[in-house]
Amino acid sequence: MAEPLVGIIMGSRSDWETMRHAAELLGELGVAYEARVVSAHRTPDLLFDYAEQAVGRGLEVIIAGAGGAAHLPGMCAAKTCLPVVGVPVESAVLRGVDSLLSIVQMPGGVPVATMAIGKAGARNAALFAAAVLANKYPPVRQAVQAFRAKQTQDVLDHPDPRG
Ligand code: RP5
Repeated sequence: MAEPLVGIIMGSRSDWETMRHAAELLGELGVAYEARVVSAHRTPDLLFDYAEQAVGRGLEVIIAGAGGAAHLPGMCAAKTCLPVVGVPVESAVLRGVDSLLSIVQMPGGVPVATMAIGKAGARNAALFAAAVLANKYPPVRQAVQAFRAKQTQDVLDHPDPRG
């Protein structure tokens, strides 16, 4: 497999059920990625190492998913100038609203591109990362355009909502 351009990190193995949707869509788009568990509060030194080494390892976008008091995307963004895309994972108690607010409310100066809660956010994170890469990699732009065209055609081909 080609060297990864996108790093998908998440706070816990339990986030994979959500974050796998980002990984699967990147795979469909032909974008090389890696997936790692990197926790802001359980493995803070690993997070710092990962973020500091990301550029040198050839990563161009980082997708970071976390739930609850979700510091991972913001702390990652604080340690790298790469674009960081945040995915709020749905939490058990507050249904991911806690995750969303933790990720989206970054103070001015350190941006995190925050997606929707859950699966939709994970899929959009992949599409957003691909849109960034498309400016440099024409095959990625073609893959994104083909994805959009198919999505449009699927709606037009099935106008009756009853099936
Ligand atoms: C966060 O705490 C993770 O991102 C996860 O969404 C949440 C729960 O983690 P586990 O207790 O399932 O490991 O750090």
